[in-house]
Amino acid sequence: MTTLIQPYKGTLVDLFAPQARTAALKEQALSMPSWDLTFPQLGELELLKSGGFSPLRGYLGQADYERVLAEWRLQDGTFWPMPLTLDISAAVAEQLEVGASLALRDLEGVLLAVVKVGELWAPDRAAEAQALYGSTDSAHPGVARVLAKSGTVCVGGVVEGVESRSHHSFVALRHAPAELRAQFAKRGWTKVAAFHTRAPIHVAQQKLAQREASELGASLLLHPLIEDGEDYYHRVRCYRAALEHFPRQTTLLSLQALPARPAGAREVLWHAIVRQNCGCSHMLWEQGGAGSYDADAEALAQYSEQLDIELRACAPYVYVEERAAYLPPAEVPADARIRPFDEQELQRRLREGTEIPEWFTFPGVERELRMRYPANSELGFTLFFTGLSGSGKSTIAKAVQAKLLELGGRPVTLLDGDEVRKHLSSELGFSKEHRNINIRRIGYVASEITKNSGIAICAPIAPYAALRSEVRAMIEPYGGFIEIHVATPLEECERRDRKGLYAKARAGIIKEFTGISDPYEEPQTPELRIDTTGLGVDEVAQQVFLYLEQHGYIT
Ligand code: PPS
Repeated sequence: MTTLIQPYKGTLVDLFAPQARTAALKEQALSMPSWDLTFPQLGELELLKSGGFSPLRGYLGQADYERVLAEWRLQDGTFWPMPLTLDISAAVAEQLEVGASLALRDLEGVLLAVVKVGELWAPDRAAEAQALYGSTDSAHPGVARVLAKSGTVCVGGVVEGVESRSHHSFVALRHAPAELRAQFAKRGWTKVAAFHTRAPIHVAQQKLAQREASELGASLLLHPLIEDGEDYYHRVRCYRAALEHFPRQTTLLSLQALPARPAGAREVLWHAIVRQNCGCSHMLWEQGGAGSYDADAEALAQYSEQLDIELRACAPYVYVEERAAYLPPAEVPADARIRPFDEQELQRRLREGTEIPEWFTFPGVERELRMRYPANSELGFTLFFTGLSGSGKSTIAKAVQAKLLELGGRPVTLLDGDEVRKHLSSELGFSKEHRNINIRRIGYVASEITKNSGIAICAPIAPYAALRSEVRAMIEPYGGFIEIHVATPLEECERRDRKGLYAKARAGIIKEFTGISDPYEEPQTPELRIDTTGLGVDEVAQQVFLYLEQHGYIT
């Protein structure tokens, strides 16, 4: 089966069925098996139908897929670096056979396209991950994405488009490839450089994109990759704010909905094909920047001549203080004072609510960033004390609670180990399973408190690292998570033995006792580690307060 109709230099593929046929397709689709497209599939289908993946007319069949993985080419020799497959569940695949049709619908059930089933096969996903990412380690996001498709079936076949995917936001910034080509023609732009990024555009990227495009004699298409998700609205508003600082006559902003596939040169070349199809003559990106590609220059050089679009990876511009300007590294005088300011520094200043230099970003972008990442002083947070029984967790937690209440501002809730076990976890014992349930409950309550801008103080033993990480992940999306290891040594805890539990544990009367007959996994990188031996409770509480002040949680 071939999905190709024409070589690159031909006109744009348009897979939308003529008006007269769409009514018939909608009617026929009522009796076809249906597949509800995932978010990434929605983006891919949209590009496929509108010619962004020209010359493809549909999803790859097995032979095309295998050759793409092995040789970056389709069966007929056309250069194509990335497999485009339609992956569906085995349950839906069972309702299909070669020659049948499959209705492709959005999440609301709207019929977007029909695919004529040319082939059905179950690929080896580990081999796919290996070919694309050189690894099968699921810690790699690309590998994880491929392995998550294990058990799905690929449908190869030609696509007929029925309706466009409906967008309700930023509609003026979304353009099909043909629309972009028309815009360029209307403006008389014969050379267009697409600037690729996935991160906000700050002054450094603006200077780079503008200068590099102008050196090429090209107009500029800001073509950021966007994905549906929590950050979508925020990111697009940042792009809109940055756009105001580009010259109007030579710059256009258009959103490119493509799922990330961090497969090095393959991804760059795949995106370059899309941009070529959009009518661009060049593609620019900031090498190594936050929203950049991670591509091997050799592989890029080897394959880039397969395309008509010219690729340019640009070294990041640097801010030279005495010139008050961003310059390409080659133009920076050897003795120049350079002001480094990276993404990490930006995040730190946002968290702490401190000033962001005006040479780094635009006022509109800064406003957006501050809204998206409120300063720590405006966020809720959780103080998560962990340590052996008798280490002093509860005593410190109570002192810290009192001082925070004295300070005022946010509501404070103490979730002490013993208290929680009395009220929230009274049915639980001390097996690993029960301890984990207990910690999850504490984590859930603390995340709700944090979400609502309060302060949660937790003081359980929480002996297992995995559960502490789980709780961190539950809380960090909403506010601060400060893990405090109360690292009082076992001998000291046992010497104190306020409740007489260690004696009972040593005598075998209490089983599964943490530190004696049950494990305690020490935190590797807590925000704070405090050994209380020889310290008064106020001194320890003071260390916690210093941390909170240093990180801007309290002022
Ligand atoms: S855990 O592991 O986080 O679920 O434990 P936690 O909810 O903090 O409960 C610890 C308190 O329970 C008492 N206790 C025990 N601790 C550890 N192991 C065993 N087997 C055990 N049995 C009872 C003990 O008083 C702990 O209180 P703290 O305040 O830590 O001394």
